[in-house]
Amino acid sequence: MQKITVQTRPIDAQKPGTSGLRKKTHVFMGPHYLENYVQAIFDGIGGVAGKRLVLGGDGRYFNDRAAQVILRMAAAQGAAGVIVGVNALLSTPAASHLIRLRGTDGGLILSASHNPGGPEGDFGLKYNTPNGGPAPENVTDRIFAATQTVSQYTILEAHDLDLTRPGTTALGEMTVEILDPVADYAALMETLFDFDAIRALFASGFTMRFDAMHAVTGPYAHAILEGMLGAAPGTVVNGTPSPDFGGGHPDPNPIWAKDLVDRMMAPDAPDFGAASDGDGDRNMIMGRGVYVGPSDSLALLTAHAHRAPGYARGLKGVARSMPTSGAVDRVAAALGMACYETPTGWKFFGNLLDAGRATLCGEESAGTGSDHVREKDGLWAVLLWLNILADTRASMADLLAGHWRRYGRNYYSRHDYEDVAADRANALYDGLRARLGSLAGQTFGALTVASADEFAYDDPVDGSHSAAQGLRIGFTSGGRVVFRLSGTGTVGATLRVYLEEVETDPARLDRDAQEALADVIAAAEAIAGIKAHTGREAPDVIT
Ligand code: VG1
Ligand code: CO
Repeated sequence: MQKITVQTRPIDAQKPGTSGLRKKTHVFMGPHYLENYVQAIFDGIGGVAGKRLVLGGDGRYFNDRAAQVILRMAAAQGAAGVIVGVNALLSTPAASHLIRLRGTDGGLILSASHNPGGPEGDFGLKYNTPNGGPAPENVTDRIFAATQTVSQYTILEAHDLDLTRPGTTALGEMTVEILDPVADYAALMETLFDFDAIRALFASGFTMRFDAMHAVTGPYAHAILEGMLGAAPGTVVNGTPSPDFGGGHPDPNPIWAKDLVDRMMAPDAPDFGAASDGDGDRNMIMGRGVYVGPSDSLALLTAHAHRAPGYARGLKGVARSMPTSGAVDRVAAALGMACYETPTGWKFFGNLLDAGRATLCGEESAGTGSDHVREKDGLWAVLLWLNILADTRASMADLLAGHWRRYGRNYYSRHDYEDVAADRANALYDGLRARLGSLAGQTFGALTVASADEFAYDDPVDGSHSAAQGLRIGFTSGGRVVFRLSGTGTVGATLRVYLEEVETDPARLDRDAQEALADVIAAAEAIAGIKAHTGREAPDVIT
């Protein structure tokens, strides 16, 4: 086996976004593209000599090839060992867990998450640090800097490793441990939740449908829900990972998981429904006849977490990303616990979790998680819900309605304008930013602006400052609109408009969200001129 050095040149725009580097698959497959970025990661973390890494991905097209390249580069550059899932599969939370469990020097995750896969779809790669979490900004800055100076990389000339079976093998002088991607994760879940109570729930006739969306959670859900917890065979649908996710978007929201929504809205629907995304870190939660929005789910999980053994001693605090609704804030206030507001992206929760300041975290984009790993965790959220249902034996609809009666309801929606020309999206955004200072006191339709600013975050643990994290405008009604540009897209710009209005009148808790938000939607248009700037009459995706 020979080590070879390949000359290369920096490739433009290898800049990690909200969660690693995401590009069109054919871009990632281009000459030196993957190798340059892997080299930049290695350089950005001070080399891999003597280090141990975790490696795995969501099984999308090119996952297998990319894993072999990364293994050969790590071996050539002196890594001591790599722990890799069978067939190079690992869900993002399972990878985070393995990094922590095995005390490795971090890990590489091959995924573009909820973005579609396949030769025409997207691919992605991110580095997670030894705490198991996505690299924070100072690390991604170093990686990006390294992409701009990379001039060569070394790689072993070797045949592909057989990753189809568990076992330990060698690649040059590097040890490669191939393991079942599910086992350690399933064992961790068993320590957090009352599996006996959940088994009893299923044994009593409780029914569920879990849509794995042809993505990585299939094997996890089959093993845990049907295998360990006794859910009826067939509970898990679309449970075999496919390289192009069956041609769909593995994005668990009412648009892309419409099959599940239709099933759950039928008169003979199962009691509980859930879906997860490409890499298994997001979740969608439904009951018979009800959809539980991610911000509400975070609030309810916070209110009921003590029902699960892993959280029986209470929560240290909670954290939510800035655009996530304030529903959880009310629960935190009622329970007398700290509630942190962070920028978008799971990397910002890491310090709070490490410092023991927060136990649960969540994002409006269907991410929920806790201090058990340092990533959001789709199946974990599903299991916490199941534990709560096993303990309360209440219906999802009753739990949700009861929550709103007690705390009020934060009506919430996100409107996405996708693939907008970058200059047009920037014109809207920069123009609005320039006017923020003059908005307070102005009235737009039925609403008056109370505050307007650009969100910036000072990390309370390490003092790091993150500027330019979204434009937020609060109304005197308690409502709010937030504007952000996505950091995970691969074509053009995606404008996200987050809309929220607070309702405490018990007679008005059951409205359609878009109707309840009509004044906020109109004010957002009046303030930002979305239609004129984007040339769109309506959002592409409403969640
Ligand atoms: C989106 C979501 C954000 C999430 C990120 C990664 O980012 O809005 O909440 O953390 O995706 O999730 P953006 O920059 O496009 O808004 V995943 O499951 O795609 O790794
Ligand atoms: Co994801």
